[in-house]
Amino acid sequence: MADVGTRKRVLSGIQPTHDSFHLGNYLGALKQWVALQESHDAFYCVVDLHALTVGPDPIELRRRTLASAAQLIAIGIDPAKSTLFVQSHVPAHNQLAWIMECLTGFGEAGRMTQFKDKSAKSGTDRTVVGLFTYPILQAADILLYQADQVPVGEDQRQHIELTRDLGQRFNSKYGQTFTIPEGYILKSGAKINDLQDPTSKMSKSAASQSGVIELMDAPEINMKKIKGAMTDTEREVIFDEKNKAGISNLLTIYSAITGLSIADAQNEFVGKGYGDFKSAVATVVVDFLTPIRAKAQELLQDPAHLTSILRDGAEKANLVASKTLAETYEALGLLPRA
Ligand code: ATP
Ligand code: LTN
Repeated sequence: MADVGTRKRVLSGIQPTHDSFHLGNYLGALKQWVALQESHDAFYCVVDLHALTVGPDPIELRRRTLASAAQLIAIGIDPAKSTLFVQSHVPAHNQLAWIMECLTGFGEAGRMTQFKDKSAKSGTDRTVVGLFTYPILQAADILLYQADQVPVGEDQRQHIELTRDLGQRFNSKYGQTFTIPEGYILKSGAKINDLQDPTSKMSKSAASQSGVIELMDAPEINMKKIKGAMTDTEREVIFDEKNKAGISNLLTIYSAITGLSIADAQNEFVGKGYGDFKSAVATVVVDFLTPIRAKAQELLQDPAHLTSILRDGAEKANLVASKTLAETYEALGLLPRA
């Protein structure tokens, strides 16, 4: 393993907005988090402040924050290799976010498609300002750690682009302060779609959970959801996203979990019907998720152990974040406290 000082850094975050992560979160982002901790200096945070944009119930938020940490460890994030922490435990995130807000154009923030989609759904009067500034807090999360790479799903590409723009803007105005990060977005699996609506992304906030495979759901439930996935009326298992969105989505899932290429996965089902194919996908998914769910449940039996991992993570994160914040204040000309 390379020395921490010479390894490139990665940072990513996930919102504690639900009791369970879903297969899209895992294949699109979290799987890469696990792999990257072997080669990179990794910082991973549960972004509870971002989750406040949806006005969560306080008891649920606390439970989900802990459940998120448990699931991250259960999928393979090793606190001895990665710095795992909760965003609100490191005050520099909010502090740098304000500075970045003062560098962001109003129109620029208004062009973020996630904001446009989410605010269009609820209407301007019910849309909070935090949803508007959400990507700027995300930029602060990333820039604070001088991250080189940010493993995320395809839907986050625009937010990473904004982060780069803000980092470059700051550097050219006030002098070299931030590393300009790159998105680490896979070609395949970066967008897993809903099983019942295979042209939309699998999402924690989907109207119906029937097309969402949750890591913490019972095996029978996930088995049933995959066997009941929406497909077309043909019979051949062929990857064709335009005309066969449902089958293509299942092939993407199957290939990501088994490690087979799409072509090899497709070959396995030549001459077999959709029924056999769906059963095979259901089996590999359920076999893969069963031990993860058990491990997360086991970790949740001992909340004190989880909170001590998060306390250590916050301590390490704070060291890095407060150093960057101090350099930023200095570059801006904020008067140092005597
Ligand atoms: P919501 O839909 O409520 O915004 P979400 O399900 O997208 O939530 P996030 O916490 O916003 O979950 O995302 C966590 C990570 O998972 C991000 O890196 C995101 O890009 C990735 N991700 C989310 N959904 C998918 C998906 N369907 N396919 C691939 N990656 C995904
Ligand atoms: N907006 C992201 C979550 C997020 C994030 C980050 C991802 C918040 N801060 C920093 C990467 C780096 C999402 O996944 N919806």
